[in-house]
Amino acid sequence: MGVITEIRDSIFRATNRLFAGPEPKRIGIYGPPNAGKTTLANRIARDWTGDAVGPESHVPHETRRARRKENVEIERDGRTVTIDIVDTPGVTTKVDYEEFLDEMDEEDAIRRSREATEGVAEAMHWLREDVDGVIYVLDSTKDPISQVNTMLIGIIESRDLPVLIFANKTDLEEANVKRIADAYPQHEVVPLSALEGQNMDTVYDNVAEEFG
Ligand SMILES: Nc1nc2c(ncn2[C@@H]2O[C@H](COP(=O)(O)OP(=O)(O)OP(=O)(O)O)[C@@H](O)[C@H]2O)c(=O)[nH]1
Ligand SMILES: [Mg+2]
Repeated sequence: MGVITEIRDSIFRATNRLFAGPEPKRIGIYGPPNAGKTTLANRIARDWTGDAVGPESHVPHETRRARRKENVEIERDGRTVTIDIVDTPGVTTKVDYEEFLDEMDEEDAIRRSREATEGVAEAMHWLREDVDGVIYVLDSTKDPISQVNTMLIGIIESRDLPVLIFANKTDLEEANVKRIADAYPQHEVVPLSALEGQNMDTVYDNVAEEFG
């Protein structure tokens, strides 16, 4: 009886998939802490679904558990591309609680750094197992070559995942998009300001093209 139910259910699921079209691709938003991943995830979600994904903060490691927004339908040239966006915790090789002491008391700082470390491990695990494409967000005012960026982009390349590099914070005077383009010539680099909403049309064109 159990087997028959299982077979019936799997036929049912397969038929559903056939008629519902392709499953939305799961796009992970990755990058170092404070690059603007959540600001971007919120902007995409607000533009296409009307609500937000999670809190943004100038204090690094604000996002410590991945947050997902499913079935985000992006319309481009009369075509709809459906993606699930996953905002992930910023990845670092070291989380130091003392970094947060100006912003909170010691107990909260220690908790924040412990949660951030777990969040980093979880985000790395998903990158290896569970995403179909990556938006890699960098702060254009910072040096794009770091251990973390090299390591993550290396994993993305070894998995052959489609990837876009977003050069964020172009509203700031010190932003240097060329430095990012020069560091990663093998990838598409898209400048934007997630905070100000600059260049979002090009952002969505690229998202639809790369992940559609
Ligand atoms: N000037 C400027 N600031 C930005 C931009 N995008 C994000 N920020 C700011 O950068 C800070 C970090 O933004 P978040 O979106 O929380 O960054 P995050 O990458 O999600 O950070 P973690 O969750 O800690 O990994 C906040 O103060 C944002 O307001 C941008 O395009 N321009
Ligand atoms: Mg965040």
